[in-house]
Amino acid sequence: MTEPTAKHLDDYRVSDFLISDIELRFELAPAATRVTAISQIQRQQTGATELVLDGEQLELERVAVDGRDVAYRLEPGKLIIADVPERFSLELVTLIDPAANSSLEGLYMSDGAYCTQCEAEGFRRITYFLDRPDVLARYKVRIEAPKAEFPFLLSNGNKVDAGELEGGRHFVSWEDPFPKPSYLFALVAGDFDLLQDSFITRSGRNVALQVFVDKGNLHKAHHAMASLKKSMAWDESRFGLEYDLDIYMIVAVDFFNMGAMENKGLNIFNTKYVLADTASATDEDYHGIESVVGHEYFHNWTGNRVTCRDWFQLSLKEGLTVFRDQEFSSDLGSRAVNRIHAIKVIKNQQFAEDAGPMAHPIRPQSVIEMNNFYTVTVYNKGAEVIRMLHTLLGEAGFQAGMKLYFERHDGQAVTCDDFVAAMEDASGIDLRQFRRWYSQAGTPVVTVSDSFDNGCYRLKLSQQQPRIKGLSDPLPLHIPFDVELLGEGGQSLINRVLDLTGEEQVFEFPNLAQRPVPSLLQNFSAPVKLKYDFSTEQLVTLMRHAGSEVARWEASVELFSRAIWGNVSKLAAGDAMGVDSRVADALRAVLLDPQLDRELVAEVLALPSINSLIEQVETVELDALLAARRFVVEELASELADELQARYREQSVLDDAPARALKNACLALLCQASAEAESLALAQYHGSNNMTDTLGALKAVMAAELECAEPLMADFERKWNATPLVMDKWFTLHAMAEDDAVLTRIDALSQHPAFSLSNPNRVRSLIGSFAAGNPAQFHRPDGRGYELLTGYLIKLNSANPQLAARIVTPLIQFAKFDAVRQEKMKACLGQLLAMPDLSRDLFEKVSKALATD
Ligand code: B3K
Ligand code: ZN
Repeated sequence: MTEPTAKHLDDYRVSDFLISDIELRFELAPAATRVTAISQIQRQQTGATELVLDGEQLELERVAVDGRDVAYRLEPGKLIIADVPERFSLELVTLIDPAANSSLEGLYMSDGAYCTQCEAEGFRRITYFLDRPDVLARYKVRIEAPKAEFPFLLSNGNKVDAGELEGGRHFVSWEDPFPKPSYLFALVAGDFDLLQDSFITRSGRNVALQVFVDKGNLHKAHHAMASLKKSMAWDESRFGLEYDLDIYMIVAVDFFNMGAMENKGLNIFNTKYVLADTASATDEDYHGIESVVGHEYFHNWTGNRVTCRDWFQLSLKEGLTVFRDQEFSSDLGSRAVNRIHAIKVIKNQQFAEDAGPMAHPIRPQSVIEMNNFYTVTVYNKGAEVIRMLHTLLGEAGFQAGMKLYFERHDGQAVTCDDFVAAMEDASGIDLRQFRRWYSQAGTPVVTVSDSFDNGCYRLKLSQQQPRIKGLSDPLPLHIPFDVELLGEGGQSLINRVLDLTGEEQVFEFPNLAQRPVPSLLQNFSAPVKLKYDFSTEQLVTLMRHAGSEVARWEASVELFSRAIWGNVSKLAAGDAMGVDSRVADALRAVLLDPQLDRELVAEVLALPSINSLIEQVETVELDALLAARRFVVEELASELADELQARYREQSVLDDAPARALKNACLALLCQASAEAESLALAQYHGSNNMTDTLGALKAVMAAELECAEPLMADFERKWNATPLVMDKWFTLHAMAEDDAVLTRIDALSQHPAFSLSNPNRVRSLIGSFAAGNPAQFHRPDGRGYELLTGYLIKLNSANPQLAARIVTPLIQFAKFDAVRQEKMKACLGQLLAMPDLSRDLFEKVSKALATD
């Protein structure tokens, strides 16, 4: 194998040629779809004579320039035509095999329907093209297929023609008036149930809304449709952005590598983010659908109307669109709870990425396989960077920046710098230093110390930046640091955002009667690690009195984390474990506070996860950590059993999502405290009329390994074996069980009739969730957890490289573990690296991991 090479941001050159228009004709057939592409091409760089097009897995039938066959050259991944004129029409005919396409990139088949996925570089599997986001063309698409099997033939834009053909075939033609990059092209052909509705935009245009789902699922499409209408209204009211075509289509397919795709006017979705009814979907699923439908819709402006110049700029559209979908969820629901979810993604997953071999800035500087960079760093840290801009500029300044951004760049392919420049110019705020967030990788640490004398409280803040291999030396960042100071009785004295720009700065707060309690980095105002030596008293005060609910949750996480780490130290010293009574008291106060958002109380009751605890330290003694966390959970649960029972019963008679969240959090703890809670769980499972409660009961008994777990799991399987998305929950519950039999169970389940290695949702639910969500068994000291994952990666490597490279993540993040585990993880990675047909996707991650030594 020739080793894959990296592309670099600094090597960007404008394209030698541009394509203004393309006409595509698809004659669909499973094993041999003929694609005719006629492109209008003109030279952009004087002197360029050779046209180099991207293409993969294509069988080329014809190459004609201005109607005449011409000579050409094929190189791996390229079609090269020498001596082309200044302006010409290029006709290409290629044959492709969608039925054999298991990578789910380009044109492929999902349960008998044709569909496409072109981002990032999938269009080159459909025809030879300038497959880069800065080549924007107008698309006309004609699709032909047998009518009975494929009554719906869909593509981007507006339907302009349709008709019957010989032999039971028919055709439909589409025209998209908006020039777009090839990654936004989409085609779907199949037979679906169709939910229709419409939306009147604020300027009075009527937009047809269509959601296509597998036959028999129409009743599960209503929430997605409602979410779409809410998204359209919200983007108008909060951002002043209106939809621009006459039709908006969403198609749900079973086989999909990620959540969804924002193709212009024709979104393609994973069924997981469309289908829902209360019997089969949890409140969390409902929320996920709303936020992904919103996310893809918001891309219409941030991504489609203004797109990326090159793939290194991915965060331009993704960070911004995640920020927008987070704001959408927060405006519609609980702002505090949404913020907590976003913070957890950063602290549990993004910090781990930063600490591992794939650490990269939100604008990466070098990439081997672009699909590997759809990461929590680009997306979620990217959104935090946008959020910091919002904090620095305020809502009005931020919106002025957005307005200027669209005025300047509508219809263009631009860079992250262009975005920041618009924010800077519209607000007059100097963002020169702030721009470093785009080029520096790794998690900054902000260390805080304080002093109090003569009524003056001083906060000393210093920032430390990690050095990352391959990147230049880091410089101090502009960090908005949100602080609240509380008085003795918990009253708020000062609320302010400090600008930390230097390596070290002291901020003074004079004229205070007594030493305040500081609430630091409120609302997680920057994606950094905070180091401050909180006392238990301070944390207890913050948990009870901090002005923001997010700060109260943060204080609880800090308090519980300290209780757990304290016991890790006790174990190491051979001392008996214990929990300070103030910790239980503080938790009791939150549990019984009737004013608090119940979903937030549920978040507090969840206690910090193992993965989040691992991110708090440099190296981890996993066995001690698992034991200490288990001990603290059981202690707190039995200490608070009466109060948990009382709140459980009180919430049980209510019927809303916050009640279910709190009730299930109480139940999970109660089951940890004593087997007596089994009867509660059983009653809940059998009396439940919704998936949230059913799954809540099942999760609680599985986690506590109660006797009823097995029969309930069997019952669940009987009821739901025909509903794949629900079976995914069942696979995940099995994969997350911490008992020693989990490995053999996973192998047995991989043969289950509802399981299939070719469906990414199934693979993620069984294999992905084991590796990422079951640290106790994945990191078993004998290394068999790593071997299990490796076995599946070997099977997935060539079939679906994108998916394989996604679920390998926990295996490359070995740096914090002990030498024995590290050796075993590296041995597995070595086995992967030695594969003769290793994909670029896995090669990039595995080779980077093994190069860290
Ligand atoms: N833009 C797509 C993700 C494409 C992933 C390609 N590997 C979905 C989204 O972020 O909205
Ligand atoms: Zn996106």
